[in-house]
Amino acid sequence: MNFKGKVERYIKEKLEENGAIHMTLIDPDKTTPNEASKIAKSAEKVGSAAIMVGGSLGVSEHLLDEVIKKIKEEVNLPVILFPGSIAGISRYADAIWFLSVINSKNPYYIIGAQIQGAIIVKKYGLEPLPLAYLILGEGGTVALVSDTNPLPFTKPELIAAYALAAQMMGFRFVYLEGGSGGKPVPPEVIKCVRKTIDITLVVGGGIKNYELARRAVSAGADIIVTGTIVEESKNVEMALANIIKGIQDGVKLREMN
Ligand code: 1GP
Repeated sequence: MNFKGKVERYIKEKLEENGAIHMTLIDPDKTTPNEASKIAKSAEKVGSAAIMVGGSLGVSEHLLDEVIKKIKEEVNLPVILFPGSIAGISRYADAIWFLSVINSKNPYYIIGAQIQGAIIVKKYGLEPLPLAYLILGEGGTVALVSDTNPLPFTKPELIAAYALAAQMMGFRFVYLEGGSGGKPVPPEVIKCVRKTIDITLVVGGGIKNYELARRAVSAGADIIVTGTIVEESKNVEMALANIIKGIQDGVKLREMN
């Protein structure tokens, strides 16, 4: 039986084609449906591969529905939920990062919310993308909300051991989260995880310019997620185009080494 659905196959194809890809994160607590659809349009135009929707606080299913419906009116990119709680599930999305905060201290964030959410995900026919979520560095709001002591950047081997355990448990994606608006995950950490695992490596948190995106990808990131930049930039299109250029140049660097 093949569990891989349409969105996962799309991600794999994009990765094979481009070497690394970008996803645009929209927080429905900080973005109105109209703003969200504008951001999504810019993202599609400059070559972002998918729209992620979610946040740690202030997200309700109703809010998500409105934001996603509006995005769907404007763009053809897949919409992937990035839930901070079981209120982060909408029937209008294409897929959901079915995530476990594997370094949380609280079993609720490792498996509790997931058993509550699984039934809704099935009912709505959403495609689950199994993701091990690792909170690192400063961690930010998501660490506080999910009862997690972020793993320090100074322990790359320990971070890689978590990622390897996730791979052995059957997760197909690992997310290294530096915390929204925080210090980005250093290249040494990304490198160490990359050489330890084979599954798809997602990196996000604090990536706000060309250089940081290029560095993360040349160290081995497959998917770069940026959120804050679309909320703060005056010119979203230009800001995202720079990040995506950084990703492409990071792939070139990786191939040279
Ligand atoms: C947060 O990793 C994402 O969950 C994105 O972080 O908002 O810093 O881009 P930024």
